[in-house]
Amino acid sequence: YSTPKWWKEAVVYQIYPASFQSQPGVTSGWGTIKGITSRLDYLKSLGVDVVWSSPILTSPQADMGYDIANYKDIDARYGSLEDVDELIAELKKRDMKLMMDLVVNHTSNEHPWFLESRASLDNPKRDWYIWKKPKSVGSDGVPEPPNNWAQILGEANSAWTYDEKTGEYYLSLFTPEQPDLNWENPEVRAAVWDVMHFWMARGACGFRMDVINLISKEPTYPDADIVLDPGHRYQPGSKYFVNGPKLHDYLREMYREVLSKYDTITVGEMPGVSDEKEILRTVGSNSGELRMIFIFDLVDIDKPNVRMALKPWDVKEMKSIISRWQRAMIENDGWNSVFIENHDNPRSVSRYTDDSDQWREKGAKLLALMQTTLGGTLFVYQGEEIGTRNAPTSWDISEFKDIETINYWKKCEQLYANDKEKLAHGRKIIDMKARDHARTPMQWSAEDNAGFCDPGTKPWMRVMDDHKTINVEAQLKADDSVWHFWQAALKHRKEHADAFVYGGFQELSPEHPEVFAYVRTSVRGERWLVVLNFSGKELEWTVPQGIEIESWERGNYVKGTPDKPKQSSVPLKPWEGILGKCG
Ligand code: TEU
Repeated sequence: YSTPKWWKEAVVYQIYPASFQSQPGVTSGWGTIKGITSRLDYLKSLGVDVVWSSPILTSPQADMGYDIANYKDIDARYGSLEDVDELIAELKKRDMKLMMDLVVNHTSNEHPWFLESRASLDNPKRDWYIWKKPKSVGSDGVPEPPNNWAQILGEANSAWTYDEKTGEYYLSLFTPEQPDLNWENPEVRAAVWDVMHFWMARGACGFRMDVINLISKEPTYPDADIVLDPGHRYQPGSKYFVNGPKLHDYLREMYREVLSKYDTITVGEMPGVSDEKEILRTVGSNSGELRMIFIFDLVDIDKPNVRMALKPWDVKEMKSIISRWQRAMIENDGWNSVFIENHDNPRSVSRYTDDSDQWREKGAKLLALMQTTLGGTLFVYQGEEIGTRNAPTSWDISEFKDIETINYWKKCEQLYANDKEKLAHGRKIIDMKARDHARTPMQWSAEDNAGFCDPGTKPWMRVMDDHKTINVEAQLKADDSVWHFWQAALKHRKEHADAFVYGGFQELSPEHPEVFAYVRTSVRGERWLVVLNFSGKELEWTVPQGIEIESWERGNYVKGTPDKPKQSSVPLKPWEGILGKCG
């Protein structure tokens, strides 16, 4: 049983600031910081302790703020530093905290550091980024990139961008607008520590660290040896920059220089790593690196090699991923983050359950019950608490605003111009996986623009038509809504944190193809049974030997105590989830 800490019990709510809440008088159609502040009572009543906002710092918004041009100022679209001070003060009044998004694997290509770096070969900041000579100059006189890595967002181009002025390429793993910083350079690291101190001094409680496991690259920059798409020139080079050779040195230095001086919450975004030992080096209780990371095995369950692709999966696989990480962290004194949504993934109710009008509510509650009974720090993504679903397949492609989707669609059109079937498959991938699904404006009410921005202004991204029926206002009024289910489930989790946050985990019936069942045990020996039917079928779940059900406590079908037999088998309705107490 892990030592209690505030950041373990905290419920973190992720805000995507462009799409959360605008404010009166703002005509840009973007959410604002004042908009966030105006919703703090709402978040408090849901049960939120920590607000994590995706980036709000000065940015040309090539990748929605994940391209930062000034680490110490606020993007004018969102407001000002004073607005953030006010937000932090208002959070504090409510006993809540603000976690910043730290994006330091790369900056914007408009950051002054980069402008200097690209100015000349001998600029003092030249070495702050990763510059390389072209591999060769082709017979057509066109310089070739230093290696064959593909850019991550959309894979349409090289991960290297050529700069005419000095005749060299710079590494830009995500997009050309996001040049990678050179962490080998101690000046760069010192500049990052300085930014972190700046935000801690201003009252932040910690950081979510964007792709923090990509900061150390294999210094020889070899060609990628996987061929994803034989028709394509560029291939994923992740092997050479995911958890690279100096990652742990850098994280320990960060801890020594910054994090150890405060009582922080830190969560490292670490896509592409799934090795237990490697992860425990970062999140083990005495690692001196980070409190926890985002492990992507679950949200990447349908990901072969790149995100914009599809791989078949089933409930058994989903169960085994969750159980694996529950056990790995509990048994080895590491720490989990519990999440199934964020701004880079489709909506969970559409992805893991059934988002039809008939089943959406049950599915959303099922996922809420699951997450609120798993061990670790819980992350809820904006809109998840009302069961927001994916954008409809009827949307024109022009409604999708994310640079990844746009690049990916460009690639599809280039590669599959004459292949209708493949092009349709590309569109299907967008309908199922585009990051845009998580980025539609928050559905506050049934009014035009859903209460997200003034009815007279044009939101930066289309509001979904289903806000007429799926919205916060309606769900606050209805006792049996998804929202109220979340609120009650979060409260229950906190009241029994010793079992649900810190407790032991034992999976039951791991071979069952549809039912996910597990027992959570508290240090005092309390035992809770969770039974989740991940199918649209009625089923009968056989209670394994040794499990004595004392009472059923809650479920997603009835309010209050589910009416179930307590003996050898339990009937389950489609997408039903129930929580019981064991003897
Ligand atoms: O995302 C990292 C990223 O590449 C994700 O798409 C990740 O690969 C995926 O979720 C797991 O397969 C972060 C930010 O969250 C994203 O919005 C940015 O675009 C990206 O970094 C670049 O800063």
